[in-house]
Amino acid sequence: MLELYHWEPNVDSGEPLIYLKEKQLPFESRYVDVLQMQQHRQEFLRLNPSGRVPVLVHDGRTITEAGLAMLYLEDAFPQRPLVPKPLAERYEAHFWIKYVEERMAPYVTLLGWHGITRPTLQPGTIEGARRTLEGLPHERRQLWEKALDDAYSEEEIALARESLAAAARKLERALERAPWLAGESYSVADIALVLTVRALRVVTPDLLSAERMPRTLEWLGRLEERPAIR
Ligand SMILES: N[C@@H](CCC(=O)N[C@@H](CS)C(=O)NCC(=O)O)C(=O)O
Repeated sequence: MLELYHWEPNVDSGEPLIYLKEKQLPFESRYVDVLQMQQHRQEFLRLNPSGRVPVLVHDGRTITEAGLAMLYLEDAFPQRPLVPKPLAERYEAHFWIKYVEERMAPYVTLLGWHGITRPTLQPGTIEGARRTLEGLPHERRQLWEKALDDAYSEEEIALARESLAAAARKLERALERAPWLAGESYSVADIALVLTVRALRVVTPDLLSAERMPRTLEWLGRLEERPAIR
């Protein structure tokens, strides 16, 4: 049996949701309302001590990290393959999963939080969120305190923008060489990136433009046509 603990189908939770739909794998959906801080509740922390979604549970085994969850599922359910067979393409698929996780998602989160979400929060909501941090590991608590205080330096904001601009250039080069990120076939790499790239429309609209990312926009258009993604 497959269970998926997830929030909205935005960046991280969206990856396994799209993957499961593409593979037509039945699963039980367990909604975790991140805006209500349900990911910091004791019962959820027992499942994932870092207090983050998504979390996949397969026959009682817990699998965290969106990209790794998709690779796990690919081994468990090889039908309708979404990891390419050729070694070079396989490497590319793994590469992009790591790349989006390390070099894109944190910066999209930072700019989205700093520029959009945090300014809308009432003081009471911020204090309420602060009270949920107690059970988190030190590192997660520090990250949250900084986010709630909106204590980002100008250098950090600039680094986030520069990293996303570098990612944009990298995506354009990859999509110049092949129609999909891993190569000739649609794969977990495209699933891992589609929603993060889509989020650029909101966090860095100047970047996701026909001028700067034409091939990426064309790729995004093809992805948005897929029923699993729609
Ligand atoms: N590297 C993790 C990132 C997961 C992540 O950051 N999830 C966000 C939701 S998009 C979350 O749970 N945030 C809530 C929190 O940090 O308390 C993955 O790929 O699963």
